[in-house]
Amino acid sequence: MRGDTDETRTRAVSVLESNRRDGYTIPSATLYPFQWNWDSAFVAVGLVRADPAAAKREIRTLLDAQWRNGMVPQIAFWSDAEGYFPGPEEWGIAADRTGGTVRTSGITQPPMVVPAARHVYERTGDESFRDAVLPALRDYCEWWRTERSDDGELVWVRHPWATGMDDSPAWRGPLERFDPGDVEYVREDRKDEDFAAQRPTDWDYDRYVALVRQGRAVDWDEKRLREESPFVVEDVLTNALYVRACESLSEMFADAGDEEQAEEWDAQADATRRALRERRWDDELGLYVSHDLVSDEPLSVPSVAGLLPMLAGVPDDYQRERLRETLSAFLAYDRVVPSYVGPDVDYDRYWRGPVWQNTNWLLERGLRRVGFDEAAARVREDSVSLIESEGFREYFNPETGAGRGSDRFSWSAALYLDWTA
Ligand code: 9WN
Repeated sequence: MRGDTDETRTRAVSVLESNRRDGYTIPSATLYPFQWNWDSAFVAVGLVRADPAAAKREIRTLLDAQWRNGMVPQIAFWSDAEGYFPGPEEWGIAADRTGGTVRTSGITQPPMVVPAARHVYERTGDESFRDAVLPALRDYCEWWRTERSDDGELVWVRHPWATGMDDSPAWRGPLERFDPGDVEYVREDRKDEDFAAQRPTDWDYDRYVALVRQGRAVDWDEKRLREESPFVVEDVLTNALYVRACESLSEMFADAGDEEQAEEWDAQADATRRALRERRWDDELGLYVSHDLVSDEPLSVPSVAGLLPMLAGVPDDYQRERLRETLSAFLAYDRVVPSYVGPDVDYDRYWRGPVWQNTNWLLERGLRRVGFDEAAARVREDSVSLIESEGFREYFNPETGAGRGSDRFSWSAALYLDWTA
């Protein structure tokens, strides 16, 4: 068995090497030819097991794309590669908004880079890396709470792409509420015919593109977008990772001897954690749910995102026991964990049902944090065996285990290195 694992690890390293560009790793050579925010974070988590110098560089390159206001963008267009829509022209971000080093998109992604940086620091013990990244990580966490929070506790996003779970059924309500009009554009993500059944629908894409054009039309004025955008959502996954980000920041500051900053970020983690526990729990579904700030309504769907506050130490005793029951619906599949288990589940389509390695990795750690070790072991076992049987696919059908989406996908390779280390 170990022989097979070693052989798969060697292949994982070679996938990451072939997807590596100058200081960063693209998610997939066939679909995503630039640097993506949370992809790089997951890549660094696994890469540190094989090539610590490359893992540190991955994070530093991502932070080089940071905006002047602290936002770390969803995409950094370091090259002029073709084959992805929307590219930098479509986003139309003025150079004085970015850090001036690279063109970027106009949104962020869940703040996984902070826990990833801490993970890399923990494994390498490299204090110069810690000290070099701390100011940028702090500015990013500060940006979230000042620019992206109404109450200083929960943070919001204004595009489904910013959640990382683009076509999650949770976004259906807010997206249904607006008419995108006649948006013209050409999709680049369905070159392979099978992909039509595996990628988000045109209905979703029309709205994704309309939201980008709305941002560009007001020159990405945050205040106006907060007031006018039809999509302003407190995403439960982003908030769980924000707690982890603040905890990680606090730990790194404590380690660097800065007690004041350590306390400040610990208090922030506490405030967001408590808000999730008290305001984002859905007792009927038995998990946490996102919230639509435009209509002030909960987005009550059984998404794997709703389990991830476990990772942030959110559940009280009552919620923990309810979550144990909820978990049984997510674990009742041949291959776990599906990204969604509600009505209209689609086991082949993107975030509407398939199993993803990154949410599995987060969930496994969440399950361990609340003491559900058996469930955690199951998630890990299935993650590893899906890759060993299907390769480093982007996502997997939970009923059949079949690999879906692109192949040689970076975070699947990287997280395999971490799962099997
Ligand atoms: C838009 C790169 C990214 C991931 C997201 C995933 C997908 C992009 C797209 O690919 O989204 O960001 O064009 O479909 O949903 O989580 O970061 O791998």
